[in-house]
Amino acid sequence: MNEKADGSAEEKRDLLDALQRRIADKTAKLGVIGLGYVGLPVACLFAQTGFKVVGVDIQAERVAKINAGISPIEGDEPGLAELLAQVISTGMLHATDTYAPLAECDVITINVETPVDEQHIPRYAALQSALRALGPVLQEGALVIIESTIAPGTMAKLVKPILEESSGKRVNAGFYLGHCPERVMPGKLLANLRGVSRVCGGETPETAQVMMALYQQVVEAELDPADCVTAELVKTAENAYRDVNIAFANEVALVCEAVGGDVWRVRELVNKSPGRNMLLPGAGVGGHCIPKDPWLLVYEAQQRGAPIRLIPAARAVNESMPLHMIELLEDALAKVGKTVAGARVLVLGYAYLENSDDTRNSPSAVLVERLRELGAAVVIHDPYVAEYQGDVYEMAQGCDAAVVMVGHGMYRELEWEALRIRLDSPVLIEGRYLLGPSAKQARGFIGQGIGITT
Ligand code: SAJ
Repeated sequence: MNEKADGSAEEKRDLLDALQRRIADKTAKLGVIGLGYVGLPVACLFAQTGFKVVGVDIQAERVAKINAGISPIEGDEPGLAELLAQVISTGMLHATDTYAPLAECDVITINVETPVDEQHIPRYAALQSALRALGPVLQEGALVIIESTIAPGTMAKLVKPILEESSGKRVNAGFYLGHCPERVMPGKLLANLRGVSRVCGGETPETAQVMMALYQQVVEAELDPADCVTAELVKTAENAYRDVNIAFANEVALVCEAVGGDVWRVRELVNKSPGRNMLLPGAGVGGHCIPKDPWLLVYEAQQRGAPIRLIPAARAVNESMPLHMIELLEDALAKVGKTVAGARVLVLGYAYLENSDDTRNSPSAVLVERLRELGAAVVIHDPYVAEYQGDVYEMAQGCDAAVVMVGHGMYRELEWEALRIRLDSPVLIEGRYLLGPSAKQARGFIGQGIGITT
């Protein structure tokens, strides 16, 4: 290697070594762009560990709340509110709605939304905006880490070129770049950030090593070095894996309904077979990850004409489940001489997940919209979602049917007879298996559930 190349190689090595040293002694200053349900806990954890952290968010009211030590994150997140108050009071974390303070940061993580649109096309407006605002203030030798979930190929095709263009620097010379996808889950944000392994995808192996040194400061679980495309593939594949497996359970449920089986008993016995782990069929698949990440995984491959069939098909199965619930409701109402049109239907559960208040991409929203289109009146109950809280028995008064969409713990303790006597007709459609078939009949209900025939 000639002198000049050696020199630049040497310089690059020095920049990265210097960064690694500042990470090791925690003199490195961190920036976190996007203070949502991922970015905020990330900022708090690094601040608690001893790094000075500046958090950036475009929502001024969110910034103000955070600087007042008040968490803007909805739902029950154990430890987060206390940790935020602590790191704000010690001054280790400060939030702002401008990018200028990031000029002093050695490491910047980006945790902004990366949705897909109705046509399942990834929409990176937030990511592009963050990269374009960061470039001009990016410090020489800084490390930029994308934590948002992105389609394989995005680091190469979008992140690197935009950051090089907006900063006027070259990757692996003027700045370093990596992708470390988050693996948090609502309700367990801090626990997951500390306890779940991470893939540290670096533009270069040396960058991946520096990322490992950084995350070792907060992550107690195993860290795995990789390149960027591997990190992109792992995160989107792990959620597509879950979606396909849920779709399998849903399709077996449809088979059971058609041939007179009980999918819950079938699942229990299937899972006694070594190496099987059939997931739970149900009224649909919601949330911010599982419905979106399969489309991110396959996007680039589809663009290049790869024969991608299973993952989109699984999405179609899962998306059909709320509508299947309406088919079951129609059949049951017919047995009491009624139709969905004109019926008053009690919907039990509006969150996308049991014991959560999170309604993002909720299957219940699909069910409610379709019921109303068909001319039904809808009464919604959910013990966790503020606008739908209330006395479930009073809400049942005068309804023609009840539909269980979410397996909230409260519903497992419900006085079903007390509910039935308030209904005008004893129709119960079960989307999450709270009552066994016999229990349902014993309580005088009629109507199917997902995967069971009664
Ligand atoms: N669901 C089923 N059947 C199942 C499991 C889930 O119908 O067997 C439905 C749920 O009711 C819900 C949706 O799927 O509507 C998603 O449920 P989820 O348990 O996957 O919960 P999420 O959406 O919070 O998924 C997150 C993901 N974590 C990240 O993306 C970092 C996922 O990778 C985790 O596996 C999951 O949490 C988890 O295990 O808690």
